[in-house]
Amino acid sequence: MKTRTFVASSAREGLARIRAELGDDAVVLSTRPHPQGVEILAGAYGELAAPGTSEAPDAAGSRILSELARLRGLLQNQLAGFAWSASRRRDPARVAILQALYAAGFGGALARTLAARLPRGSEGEPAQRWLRQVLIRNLPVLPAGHDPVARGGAFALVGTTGAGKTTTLAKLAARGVEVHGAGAVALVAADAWRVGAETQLRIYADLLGVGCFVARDADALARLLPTLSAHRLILIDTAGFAPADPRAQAMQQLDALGVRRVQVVAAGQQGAAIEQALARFGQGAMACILSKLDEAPQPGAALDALIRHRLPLAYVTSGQRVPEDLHRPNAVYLVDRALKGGQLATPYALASEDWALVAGVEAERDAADAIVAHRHAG
Ligand SMILES: Nc1nc2c(ncn2[C@@H]2O[C@H](COP(=O)(O)OP(=O)(O)O)[C@@H](O)[C@H]2O)c(=O)[nH]1
Ligand SMILES: [Mg+2]
Repeated sequence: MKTRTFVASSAREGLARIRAELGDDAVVLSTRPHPQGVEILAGAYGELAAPGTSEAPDAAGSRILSELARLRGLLQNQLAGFAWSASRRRDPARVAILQALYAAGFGGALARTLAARLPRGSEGEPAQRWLRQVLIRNLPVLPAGHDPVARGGAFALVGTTGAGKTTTLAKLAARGVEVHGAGAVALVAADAWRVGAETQLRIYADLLGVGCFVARDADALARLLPTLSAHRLILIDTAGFAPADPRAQAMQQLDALGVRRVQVVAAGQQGAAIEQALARFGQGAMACILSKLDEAPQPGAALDALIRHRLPLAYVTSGQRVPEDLHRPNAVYLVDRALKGGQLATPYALASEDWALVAGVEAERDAADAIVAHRHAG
């Protein structure tokens, strides 16, 4: 590894120059006092990570490598710390926006994008009002009259296991009966995997007085659908899969049959789980139904996903009762619910001393202190 010596008036300035000249992943090898301030020996990490020799590193070599990796992490932490404390001083309103969004379960990607767009000079209460308005405007909601029940057609409810597909389908069917009459609604059980799935659907069909059909696979569904053309609303219950299950890809076969997919997403899930489910089932879906809102103290992650994926919300469900607990989405209500979720006092809430960690730092300690301390310890 080529090393270079930097002389600077302070460690902070030196680190900034190292970063500018050697890149974000530069490693600091040593520091010592200098008549002009501090002298720092540093190298570019990339050269280290791609050694020109295929020899296995000996014990001393690997010790140096791990020490360098530790120093690299320390440097990154310190630089992130500077950025965090500097931006908090420079732009407290922007940081408050980030905090409000993180606390409510929104992800970093959307939080950073929104915080960067906060109009200059707006802070405090007006900044929070701006945030609320932006979220409301950007939450995609399917216009009334475009929802599956009003529009009619063949719709498959897709999503992970237990998301609420079958229950939601029964609620939609009940609405369909109200709008179009029982003779115009058909239910199709395409969930051939779960024991009792078909029975569950048949019970709802009998209660509503609508037809119930079974299609074991895509071919059977292709044969069945033309026979149902007299029905205004065809609701297809599919098997729930874990997003990683290869069978989840069979969802795309529905598109070829002219069936529109509506993804059911349980509102209380972790952001990562929602993201994975949307990637598997949601691509090409016409809309989303947010289920189990009653069990979601922090629906922020779910709203985040809908906003980023521009997946319009057709309905929300807020309980197990069929058909009562199905509602048209109200963006104002949902955004207020989500932001309020950020104020809940739980062991998962971030306390003020945690915020620096979010930025990837330990604290606002001076970089030189930390680096010198590590050198003495090592
Ligand atoms: N609390 C609550 N429970 C729901 C809601 N929707 C469905 N459930 C329950 O969640 C469980 C799984 O629902 P189900 O429709 O079978 O999910 P599926 O596997 O996706 O078909 C059942 O116990 C439902 O009663 C909802 O909006 N709120
Ligand atoms: Mg089901």
